[in-house]
Amino acid sequence: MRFNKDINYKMYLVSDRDILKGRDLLVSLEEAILGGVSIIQLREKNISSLEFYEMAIRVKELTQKHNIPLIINDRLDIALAVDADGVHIGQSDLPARVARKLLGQDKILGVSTANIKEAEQAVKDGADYIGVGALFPTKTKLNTRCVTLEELSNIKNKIVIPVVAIGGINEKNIYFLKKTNIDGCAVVSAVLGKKDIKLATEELLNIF
Ligand code: TZP
Ligand code: MG
Repeated sequence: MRFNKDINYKMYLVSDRDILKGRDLLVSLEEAILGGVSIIQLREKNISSLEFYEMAIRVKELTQKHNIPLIINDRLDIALAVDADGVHIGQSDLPARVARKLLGQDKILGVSTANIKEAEQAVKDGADYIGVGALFPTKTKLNTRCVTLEELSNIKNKIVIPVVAIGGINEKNIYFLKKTNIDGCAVVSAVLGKKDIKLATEELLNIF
């Protein structure tokens, strides 16, 4: 195990090649890391297993070089195949307790949640952290559920594992998340959708 689970979730980047509009994924991710991203989740839809696997190998080389964790979205098989640091699953993916069993205790397991019931269940199932969202309107993911700042605070107060907010977080609204005391913010477009990825990351971190 490379990480003792003392993970820095503060600036959690979720990948999405579509938002890069043709720019190179690895170059873009490295710019974000240089700007201060502390953990990366490889989340790619509409991609073959082979492509996802090969991409995960290359991204892992990058995250290892910078000593930050790599989390794979949804695909436990790919996470295991490339020996990623962990996997992130949603409410319609493999049940978290099953994912934990297959993953073992050393890897990081993240679970998407949108209310206190799901958050508490994720803890019982062995999650290491939860994602909570969507906090703000987003065009990056369709069919998200809405979570208020009050619900986020409530979850953070009741849950013992790290809480990462997601959904529509940008330089204009990240300020509002400060008072919830959460462990980190997960972003896609506010970093990868920007021309200067490194600068965008630095700005978000500065405000948060
Ligand atoms: N899960 C909930 S919202 C979301 C995901 C993957 C998309 C977040 O993207 P953005 O661009 O930061 O709103
Ligand atoms: Mg999923």
